[in-house]
Amino acid sequence: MDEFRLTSFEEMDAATEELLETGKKVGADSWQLRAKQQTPHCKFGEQGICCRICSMGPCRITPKAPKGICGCDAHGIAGRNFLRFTAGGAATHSDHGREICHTLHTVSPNGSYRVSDPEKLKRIAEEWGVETEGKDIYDLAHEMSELALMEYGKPFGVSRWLSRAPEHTRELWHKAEIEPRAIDREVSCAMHMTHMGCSSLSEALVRQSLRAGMADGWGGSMCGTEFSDVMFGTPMPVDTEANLGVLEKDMVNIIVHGHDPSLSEMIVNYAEDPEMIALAKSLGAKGINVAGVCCTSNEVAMRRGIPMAGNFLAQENVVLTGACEAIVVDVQCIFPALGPLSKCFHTKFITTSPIAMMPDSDFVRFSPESAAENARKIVKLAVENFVNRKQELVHIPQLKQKATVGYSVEAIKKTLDKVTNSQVDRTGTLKPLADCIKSGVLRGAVAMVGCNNPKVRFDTAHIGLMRKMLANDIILVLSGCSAQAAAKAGLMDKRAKELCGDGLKRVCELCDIPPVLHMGSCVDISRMMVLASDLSRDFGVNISQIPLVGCAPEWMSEKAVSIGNYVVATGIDTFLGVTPQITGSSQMVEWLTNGIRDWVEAAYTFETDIEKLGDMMIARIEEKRAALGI
Ligand code: BF8
Ligand code: SF4
Repeated sequence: MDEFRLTSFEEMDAATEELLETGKKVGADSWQLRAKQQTPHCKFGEQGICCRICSMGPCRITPKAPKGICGCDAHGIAGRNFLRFTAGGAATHSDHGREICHTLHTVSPNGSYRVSDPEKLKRIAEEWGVETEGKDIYDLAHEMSELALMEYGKPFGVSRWLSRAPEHTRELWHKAEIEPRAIDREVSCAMHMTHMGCSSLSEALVRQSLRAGMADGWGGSMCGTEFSDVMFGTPMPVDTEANLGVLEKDMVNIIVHGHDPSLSEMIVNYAEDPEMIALAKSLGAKGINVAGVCCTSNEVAMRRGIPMAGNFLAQENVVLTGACEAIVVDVQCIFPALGPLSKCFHTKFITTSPIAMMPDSDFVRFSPESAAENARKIVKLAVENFVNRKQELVHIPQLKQKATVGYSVEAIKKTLDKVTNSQVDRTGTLKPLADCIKSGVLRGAVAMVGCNNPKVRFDTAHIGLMRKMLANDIILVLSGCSAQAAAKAGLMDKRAKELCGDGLKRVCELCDIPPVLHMGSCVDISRMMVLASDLSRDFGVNISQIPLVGCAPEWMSEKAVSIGNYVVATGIDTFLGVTPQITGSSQMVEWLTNGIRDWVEAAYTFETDIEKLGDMMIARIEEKRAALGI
């Protein structure tokens, strides 16, 4: 076996530089260039104190003009902006979840989509009080899909998924009035509250921000994750590879990028179709290689071991290799830059969703009803494009690492079951994990999530913090682009246990796991909420007492803020490496970093110095240990 070592930032940067050289040759633009052109950023925007909510404005807050024309102050303006930001994220995740529920409605035994995990479907049905006895599994799937869709607009009650949380957490939510009602209602309510002449009280705006976030994590995202598992299978550990070196020089390379597994699963199926492979071979390729970018990549890596080409800020690099026949996208986190960039190469930029339409793309409308036909067409377009490749522009940086991914909550429990001595409880328990933390073999856990952001040197905050945690015997669960950062660097190779403290190293050996566990896409942060809830029960303490913190060191999107809000609202202290755009309001800063602790027993910490951020996370974990006397 080759010797294990992490891929260094220098190697990654050098690979990017080489690709940018190719870019220059063909006159391509790059995010590096555009980021330079956009800095310094507008200070009003950065601090969240520019209001464009009505056409009397825009109004900007300065010492000379402390109020907008309507009289709204910096706190109201920054608060409204923060709530709208959250609503954008909650809507986006939840609409993804809704699409999944609609796809679930199309499942049939011989159709494009089937029930892959009937046991999970039955478990959820029982949770929701739906009779499963003697019911055809497809009838049950359709019934559950309708019930789930009702969660988006039901007139009364709160999210069904809240029942998964521990009693104490649910009481806090009830008291703080942040239990999400219908998912769409919380987004709508956020837009209503932020309309001109509605809420300008920072407290009310923060409260609804938490509630809208909850509608995402304990609503729409949970629908997305759970019903994706039902259709495509609940992830279990699987080996794959990560970084640009997963592209194949002699094969047709199809990149799937975006978020919804309904598309990527079908593309993967058709790329395996013998007829398509034969077509590829007849055109001089050795076969068809599918690789992923962003969360779609996480989805198909977790379930099918499809390699991960890169995360958010690597998306242009994939095209710059000159070896990408098609980059097939659905929704979210797709740079509009991919259109013009693909035109500099032979690459086909294929958009598929009316939700994300972009200039300079080939649009192939994808829908669950005609999924097979659409996917076949897309794969064929990509294969036929192989002959147009410009060989002189092909350069694939030879960087890749092995990764073991696929740690759903079910997979984590199964892994622990294998090593636990307790023969009594084999139904899936997190007790061994709780015991490791109690005994100090592990000091605690970090849920690291989120994006890349040009404000932070690409991936360095993710990797720097992960290494620091590992050395301190803190285990990590990851999702989104954070997970891909880890995989690209080599931290999901089981041999990375060598970078851990003695305790964590022993746990990795015993359980045969990498020290950082890939839990999926950003929608799958709902898995982390279930994990935290179950851990709280097995630990015998409240979620907020577990030595566990959340962290998004390089976040950028509205979705990330929505996530942050539901993670904090679930009782998990959350550390951000990029400061949200609220600093123009002392009240907003106070609410988010301190005030909300009275409601949910957790709050945010903002710190852009990553070393300091890591120290603060460790200190917080140790504080929680001390409070428990462990
Ligand atoms: O939902 S981590 S850059 S890809 S927003 Fe986007 Fe951020 Fe990546 Fe997935 Ni999440
Ligand atoms: Fe200005 Fe008030 Fe209109 Fe905002 S809502 S733009 S602060 S007048």
